[in-house]
Amino acid sequence: MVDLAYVIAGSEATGGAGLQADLRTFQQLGTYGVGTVTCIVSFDPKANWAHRFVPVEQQVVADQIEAATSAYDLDVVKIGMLGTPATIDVVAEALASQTWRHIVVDPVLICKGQEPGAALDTDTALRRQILPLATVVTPNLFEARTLAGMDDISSIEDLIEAARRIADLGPKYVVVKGGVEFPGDDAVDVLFDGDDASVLRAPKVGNARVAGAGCTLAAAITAELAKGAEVPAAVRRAKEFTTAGIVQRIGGNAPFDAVWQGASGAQA
Ligand code: PXL
Repeated sequence: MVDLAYVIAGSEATGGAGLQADLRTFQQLGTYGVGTVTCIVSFDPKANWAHRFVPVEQQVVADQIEAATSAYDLDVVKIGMLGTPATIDVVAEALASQTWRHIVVDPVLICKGQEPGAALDTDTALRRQILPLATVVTPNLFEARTLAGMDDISSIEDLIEAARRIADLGPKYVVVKGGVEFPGDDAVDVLFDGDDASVLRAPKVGNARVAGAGCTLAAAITAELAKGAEVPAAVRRAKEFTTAGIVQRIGGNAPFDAVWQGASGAQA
């Protein structure tokens, strides 16, 4: 039977990021995707594509998780945007109520439509309630600076130090993503396993951020883990998958392109 991959994340209405990107990734990597919606993000084309953010009611999040986890014996889950401390409460409680082989956390702290204070609340709640449950966490530079309490991350040593500090919060593996903001010609990620760090590199594909890259990476890690890969192999495969999707990005009328998950061909 096909392996199942589960995601608890937000909907992003253009389809570039969030649950839509996650489910496309799961499908492309040969897994059956099951999704729970935590919030709805609708960019506003009349206001410079600012984020409009609406949380899904707590009980409705709990009901979706109940339906998904009752219908299938899910044991590998990706956690994407949760959005509010109240949603984090519900998801943390649901995660703690069964055992998981892997919990992959993309620690999305804030989207632009939320008040800045929300990032702080979300940071505290994620740090306390979700990160200790994670087997893999995939912060970008902003999230790594916030979670590690570091003002500046601009060298490989900084990436490793950030990963080390975030590992102290509980997750077994930390993938800190340098992305386009990190200095140099390569998109550099550091994978830290609690003892050792390895550096993953791919040449940067332009210097603009591409919507859905972080979501796709974490979803691809999740799909590979669902199929039985070990974490380091899953992370390497996910980076290749995401890089291929960035190369063949989709452009539309929004000011940002989106990752194309179909770029690297069907994968069983
Ligand atoms: O890429 C971060 C992200 C995750 N999830 C949702 C989003 C975004 C960014 O817009 O909207 C739902």
